[in-house]
Amino acid sequence: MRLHLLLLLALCGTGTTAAALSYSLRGNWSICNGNGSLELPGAVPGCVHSALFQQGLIQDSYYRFNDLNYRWISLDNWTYSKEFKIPFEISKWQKVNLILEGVDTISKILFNEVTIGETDNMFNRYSFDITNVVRDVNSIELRFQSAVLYAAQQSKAHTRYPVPPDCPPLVQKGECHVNFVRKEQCSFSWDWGPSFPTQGIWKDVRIEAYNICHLNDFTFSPIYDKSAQAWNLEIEATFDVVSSKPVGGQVIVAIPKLQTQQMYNLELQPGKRIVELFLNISKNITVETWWPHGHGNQTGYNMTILFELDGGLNIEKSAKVYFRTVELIEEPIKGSPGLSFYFKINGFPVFLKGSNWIPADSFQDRVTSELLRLLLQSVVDANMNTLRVWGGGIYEQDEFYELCDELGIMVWQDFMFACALYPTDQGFLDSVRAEVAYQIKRLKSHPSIIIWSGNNENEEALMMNWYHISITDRPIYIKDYVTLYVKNIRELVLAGDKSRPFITSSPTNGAETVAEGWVSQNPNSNYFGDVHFYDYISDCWNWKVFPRARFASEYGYQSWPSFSTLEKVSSTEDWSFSSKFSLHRQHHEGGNKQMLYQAGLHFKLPESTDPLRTFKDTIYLTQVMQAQCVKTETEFYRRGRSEIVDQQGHTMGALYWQLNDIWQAPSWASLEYGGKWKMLHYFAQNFFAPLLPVGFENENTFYIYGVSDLHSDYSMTLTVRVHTWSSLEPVCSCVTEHLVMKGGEAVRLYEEPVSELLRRCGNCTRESCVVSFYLSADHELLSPTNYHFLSSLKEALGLCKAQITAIISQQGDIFVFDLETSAVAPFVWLDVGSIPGRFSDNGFLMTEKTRTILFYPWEPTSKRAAIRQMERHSPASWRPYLEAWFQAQLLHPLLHFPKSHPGHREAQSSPPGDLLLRS
Ligand code: BMA
Repeated sequence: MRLHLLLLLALCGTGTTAAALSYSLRGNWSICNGNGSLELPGAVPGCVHSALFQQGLIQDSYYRFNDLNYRWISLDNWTYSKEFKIPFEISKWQKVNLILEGVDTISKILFNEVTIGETDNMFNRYSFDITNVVRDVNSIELRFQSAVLYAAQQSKAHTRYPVPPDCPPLVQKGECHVNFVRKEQCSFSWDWGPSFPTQGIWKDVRIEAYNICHLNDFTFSPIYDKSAQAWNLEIEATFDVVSSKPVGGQVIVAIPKLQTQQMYNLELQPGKRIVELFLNISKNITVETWWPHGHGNQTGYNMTILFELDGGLNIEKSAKVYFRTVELIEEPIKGSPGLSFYFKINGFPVFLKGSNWIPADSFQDRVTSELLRLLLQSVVDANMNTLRVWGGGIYEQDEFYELCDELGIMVWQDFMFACALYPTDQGFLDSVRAEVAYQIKRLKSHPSIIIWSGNNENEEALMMNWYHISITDRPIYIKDYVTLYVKNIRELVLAGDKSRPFITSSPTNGAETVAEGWVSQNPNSNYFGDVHFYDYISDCWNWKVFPRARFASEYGYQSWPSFSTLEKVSSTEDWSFSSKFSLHRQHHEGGNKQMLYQAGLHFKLPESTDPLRTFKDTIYLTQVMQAQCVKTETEFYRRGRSEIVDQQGHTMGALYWQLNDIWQAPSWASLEYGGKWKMLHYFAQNFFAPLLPVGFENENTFYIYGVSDLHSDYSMTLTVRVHTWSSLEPVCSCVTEHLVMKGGEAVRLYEEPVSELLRRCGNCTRESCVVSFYLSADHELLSPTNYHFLSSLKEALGLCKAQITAIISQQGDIFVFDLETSAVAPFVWLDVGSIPGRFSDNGFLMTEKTRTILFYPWEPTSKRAAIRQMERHSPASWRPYLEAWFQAQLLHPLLHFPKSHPGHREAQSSPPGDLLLRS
């Protein structure tokens, strides 16, 4: 047996004492259900669902309709138990604690058959004193109550007034009253996720034994002193002093790379003691600051802290310290009522580009380090700098924030309350207070976190009256709202963390919300704070439908995940857009119809005689639609950073909904369950590029704005090209004089009446031509090539069925796809199915005859496997054209236009010139 024994203190030299011993209770436990009919081994950390699956008692919970089939699991009351021998002499220790880093959720804990405590909050860390009950051989039992049943009881017991919503919409097939339990709110279902209200011990459990005194917590925040122009570090250490006499000694804090070492004397009185240390970093030393991705390095410094206490007791800690400042700027803007809402990092205004993060799985034990790294690497690979950790999920594991620090991802951290009103009875508040205090301590040293936010959409829910509360009752709910988010959460944030701003909700009006008594008449105002915006009815190619907001923290459109992802959890009869399965996985009312409606505005919908082909093509088209919609909306926000139009503007953030998926289902995500990039994620890589030309039309004039997130001005040129759909030769092309692209601005670079552009470019019509453009400077800086459609693609004239050849070769781990097309091809999609990895670009408009695309596998992959997958998953039926296993031919993905469509011409027999004549 491997001993999970950790000596927290090295026994170095004579006279040194062991400060503490820790014994982990990770690993194998026994699990049994309420009536004892099921007994099985289960891993800790883990949950009942995972244990049942590992024992072969259930199938994959995500397979087909298993979310409904396995509902019984979360309605039962399970018990986790374990017997164990402590591998050291426990009686020698003055104090012994049982530490539970995460319990999901409602449990009563028995240690050697004595009840030692209860848990009711999965976000809290629990510590129970077991000094008087612990023995050499022990038993531990966690008797869980179903969180679903508990929530129902709590809601029933709340008799004074209802706390809505009672239940999620039927389409979500979820459980009720989640707002009454401090548990991942989306685990009772969401509009993109299943209902799996897990039970279990989801984080580490251990026994800690110590004498004299013990360091319970250790946290710190770097603070910049503006007047002294120097950095300081505030360090806080919490001790439990069990010695009956004061414990004296000294502490040495060292940051060698900053040539900083400071020593302090201390004396700890018996009991719980907090030690606060203040470390000055000399002004003469250059401190490199931490920057978000795309703005600079993520420099961090190793710090050690050594407590040398009486009796040879040494306690040592080490940590990485990052220095950065963050300010939320809310100030008047010339020409616009209201206030700005943007972030300055290290004094520099930064446009926040990114998305919203949800839990990566219903079962947290499946969220591995590799998965987190892959998802977060995909964030920076798509030129994002921010993630909002949304309030309906979880406070993520330490590794998530460590990776964000390392990769330069700014985190907008919600507290875990979403889309609901919440009770405020004392028991609930006490639990929330413990949760909030703990999470602040755990997370505050991460530079990545730039803001705390009280909840998701609850100010809006209240003020826009989502739950139809009578106007006379509203004051009760406003009072509860202020009690929870202002008098408790905000107060704890202000006391625990001075290094970043706090807002009460998202969306909110920031300072205006405060001025209106913490709830604003219209929390989604364009003049203040952030907005959430969803509109599935209006045409998303028309930018005029989008709000000219200060900051868009949520917006988006749904799409279906790729067939290779769905295939793993479905069977043949599920593979159509109208199957029971397709309806079942759609948790957003009318979602499937909305997608087709939006796609139908600009594309012919697939209608092959082969139903599987139609299903695959429909999936593809929903991804095209989503990518194009979010592109248009994001580009609108980015080009609005420097201007005020109709008294609105200065948009400084665009975080689309949502980054990742919790399971394999239609959703707003750009990354599928498991991490595969949807077309939207490839688009994001381009529309979030630091340097981007954005094209759009206003009143029949075509404009190109240049958007720069760079810190300096650059001289560059803009190239604008026009192609007919029927030819790979541009009909016209122009390069501007050198322009100055101002750093951190969005400026108009180009404008031309559309009629003029069409006339100038050899008798173009809106339907026959497409515009593309890019910025370049001395061959060094280059923007992605962007494009503008002058008409819907369903009206495009001259668009051919392109034949695209892909010659695949391998260079080390990377695959090289040398593409050659016979005609202009929009939304060219390369798909290697479930082979983990990503392309350098995808879903692109191909206006040049050849193009090289790289595929970066995330795991070792053979070329043969890649090609086999390409054969299966290409949206077009190019299989017949496969010449050899190293050479594939692709057809243009839009070939599924019905033959009768006027925009569709068969290209095989006639050269493009011919086509042009005929159209
Ligand atoms: C917002 C989010 C989520 C939701 C999304 C899409 O309301 O905060 O609650 O999933 O929109 O509907």
